[in-house]
Amino acid sequence: MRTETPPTQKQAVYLKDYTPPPYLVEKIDLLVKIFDSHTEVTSTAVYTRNNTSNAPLVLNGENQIFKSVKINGVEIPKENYKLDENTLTLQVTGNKFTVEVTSTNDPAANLTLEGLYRSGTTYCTQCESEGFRRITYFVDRPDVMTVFTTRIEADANNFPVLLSNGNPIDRGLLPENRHFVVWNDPFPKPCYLFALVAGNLDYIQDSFTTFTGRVVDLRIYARDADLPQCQYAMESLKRSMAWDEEAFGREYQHDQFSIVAVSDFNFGAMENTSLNIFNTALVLAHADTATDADFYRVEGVIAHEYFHNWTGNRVTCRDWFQLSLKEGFTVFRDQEFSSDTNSRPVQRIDDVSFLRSYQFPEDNGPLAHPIRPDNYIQINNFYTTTVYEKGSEVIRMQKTLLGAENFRKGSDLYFERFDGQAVTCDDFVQAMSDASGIDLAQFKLWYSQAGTPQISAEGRYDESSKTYTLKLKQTLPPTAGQPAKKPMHIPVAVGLISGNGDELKLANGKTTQILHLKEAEQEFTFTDIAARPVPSILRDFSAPVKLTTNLSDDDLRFLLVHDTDGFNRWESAQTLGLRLIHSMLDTGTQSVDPTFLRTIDLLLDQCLDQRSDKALLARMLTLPEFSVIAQQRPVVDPVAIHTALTAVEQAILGFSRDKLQAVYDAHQTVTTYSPDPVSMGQRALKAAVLKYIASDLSQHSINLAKALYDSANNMTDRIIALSALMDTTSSEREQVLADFYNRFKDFPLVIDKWFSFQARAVRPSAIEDIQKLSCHPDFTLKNPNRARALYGAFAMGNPVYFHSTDGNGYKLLGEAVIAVDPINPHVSSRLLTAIRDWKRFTPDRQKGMQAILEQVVATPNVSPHAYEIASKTLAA
Ligand code: B3K
Ligand code: ZN
Repeated sequence: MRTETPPTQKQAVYLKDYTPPPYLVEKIDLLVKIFDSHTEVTSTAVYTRNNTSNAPLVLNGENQIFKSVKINGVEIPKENYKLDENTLTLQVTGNKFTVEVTSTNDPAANLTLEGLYRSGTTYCTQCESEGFRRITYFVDRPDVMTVFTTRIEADANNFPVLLSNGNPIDRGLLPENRHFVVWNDPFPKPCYLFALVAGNLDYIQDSFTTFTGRVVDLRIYARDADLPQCQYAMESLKRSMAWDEEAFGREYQHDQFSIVAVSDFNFGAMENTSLNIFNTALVLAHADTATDADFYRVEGVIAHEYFHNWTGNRVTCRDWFQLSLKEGFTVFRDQEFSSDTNSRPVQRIDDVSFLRSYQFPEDNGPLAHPIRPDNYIQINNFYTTTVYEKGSEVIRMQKTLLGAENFRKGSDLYFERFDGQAVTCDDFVQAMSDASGIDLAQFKLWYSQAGTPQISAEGRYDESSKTYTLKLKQTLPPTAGQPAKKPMHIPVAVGLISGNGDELKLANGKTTQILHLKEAEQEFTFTDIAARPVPSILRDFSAPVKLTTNLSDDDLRFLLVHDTDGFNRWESAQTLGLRLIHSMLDTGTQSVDPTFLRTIDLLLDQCLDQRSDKALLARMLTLPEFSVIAQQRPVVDPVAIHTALTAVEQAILGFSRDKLQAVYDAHQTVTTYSPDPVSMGQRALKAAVLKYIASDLSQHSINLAKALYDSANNMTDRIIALSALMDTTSSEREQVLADFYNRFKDFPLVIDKWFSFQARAVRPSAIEDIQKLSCHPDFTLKNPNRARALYGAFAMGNPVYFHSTDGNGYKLLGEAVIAVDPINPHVSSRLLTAIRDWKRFTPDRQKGMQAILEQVVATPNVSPHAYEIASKTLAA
């Protein structure tokens, strides 16, 4: 019988309902036979009873054609098992038995890209979170771990490469020009880490020698044409392996580590044991086709997936509520790797900018959830910036509270204690606490309370007692399902700077001290302070909070020059920018405070100093993000924000025209491209100043951008030029777009950029442009990268036209969501989050967004993914 796509399941699952699995699995043997029309899978698993109950054995299975089931080799007749669209239920006796299930599936028709599917001519898998149940009938939950042996059979010409986890233990030829390879992974793992690849792929090869002298064979598999773009990923992998040994004492255990790049993938990459599968967008990097940001991301994600080998794979999650156990920790690890490999303050600024732009609004909106959620309808909706990026901040705070040495002891203990097990976030915190002797009981509220704490800091200098007192207050706003909150344990890193710019030594003998804010309101007094200092609060962004202070603009300008904390120097510039823009929006004025213009002008002077940190200056010169400004408005009017931002940009251009040009000229010389931090910083600065120069859309800026494009020897420069032309209606814009398309039409990832840039253009024809692009022969909703390149870029990156008051932007998104949902619900649900914050906008816009949400909820057979997002968004 054929089991069709399951009906929408809209029931929530709760953390409090967790119970241990009634059956465990000793080992599983998979036989996967790939044919042109279908794939046949036989799984033979040895189950053992895990408790005394007589519960039936319930196997998960979806979207397959069930053929047969045998227990201990005996076929079970139909009347003795129960099969529905999601499960196969078997009555079993004894403490140990073997279950053999045969089913077939159709990878070519599997457009959800979950389970076994086809990307081009390559067969590949994606099992996290619940994709394995689309391959065979099994207990699909992360606390059931077993040893996998996988035999793959396929046509020898079309599928010369057959891969799975672990080590190849056998291979050979079969009749009819077929062949097979058998893989064995001796380390027990949950089925979400299973992977299989079959295809006609080529690879580059290298090796890494671990600190105990074991040689690991490293390979990156890709389409033949893509191989020249894989070298950077290989270098990144080797750097990651070395760093994990050094920073966390973690050695790689298998003989091989392979990465496979595929074009059709729902997210960035997947950490399957010893066989990572990647979206090409996170592997391919070459000067001609990838920007600095792409190179940076490739290295970060290669590292992230590799680091999962310990944080996620060897120590895995008990259940999906514990997702942050592996994701938060692994993001923390990749951020630290990037800090050590590049610039620590710049990495911190970029990470915090991302957190503020994407996680803060999530935490403040209808979908707010703690880093360990307590219920979900569709677990795929919880791969969020809260679980990932806030999760990383929660790990970082533990490091801050424990200190580096104790934190390392804690992580060593965690790995030692839990290697080979499926555990919880509580287990992690316990290891940290046990290793350090530090009480983290109150700190654990970070795992269960949603929302971003707001901290206000008020400093007071007392001349007579020579003391400086900082009064800190914390509040945590209510979020969906959590009306009242308890005070959190928040590490606040503080330094004091004297009037002449010197850092003061504090009671701990250092220039930075960690204040433990644990009450709703607390005072901290610093003694022996000779004169009124300027405090540098929340250094290095020591906690993911929203801070307001009673610092004056003069104090901020002082910190911008004198603070030794790179993050807070940037933060001071941001705060000045935010104060300016909010005052313009509040008063409806377009005139810009000249003091701000002088501050920017001074920064431009520093840019001309050869020794200055260009990457940091580029960021200090960049105005606050649209999303960060929007979060602080009582009612969001995107046009007003855009108008204010443009007014500031143009005022800066008017005030510092010659200097901007001088900085641009000093950094536009064409040299051989290299993705090192210094050159990246120079290009980032060039981009930052060209943005100001191009803010008036003048012919001069158009000529400058066109010349940059024509002389570019790398993708970063081309993109800087393209950005400066995008909002114009010039003929140069069209020439460059046409040249770009023709030059790169065989590089899908570059064509994604071509779509995105046009989707983000702030021009009156925006909606029409998007409609035209959606009919372009290269456009398809079936490829997630392409679908997001157009609709994601428009909805998230073009606030002015997406939120146009006639509602046409929303309609475009609504149509796309409803069209893509039956193809791939991962894409539809993600796109929907673009209207998550609908209630914060002007009333006319609210109506437009509400209509789309209601339409999605009412769509027959809407996916549980899209349903969960739309219904929760409407309910809040
Ligand atoms: N663990 C995967 C993400 C899986 C997403 C499933 N919906 C990649 C990562 O975080 O490393
Ligand atoms: Zn991850």
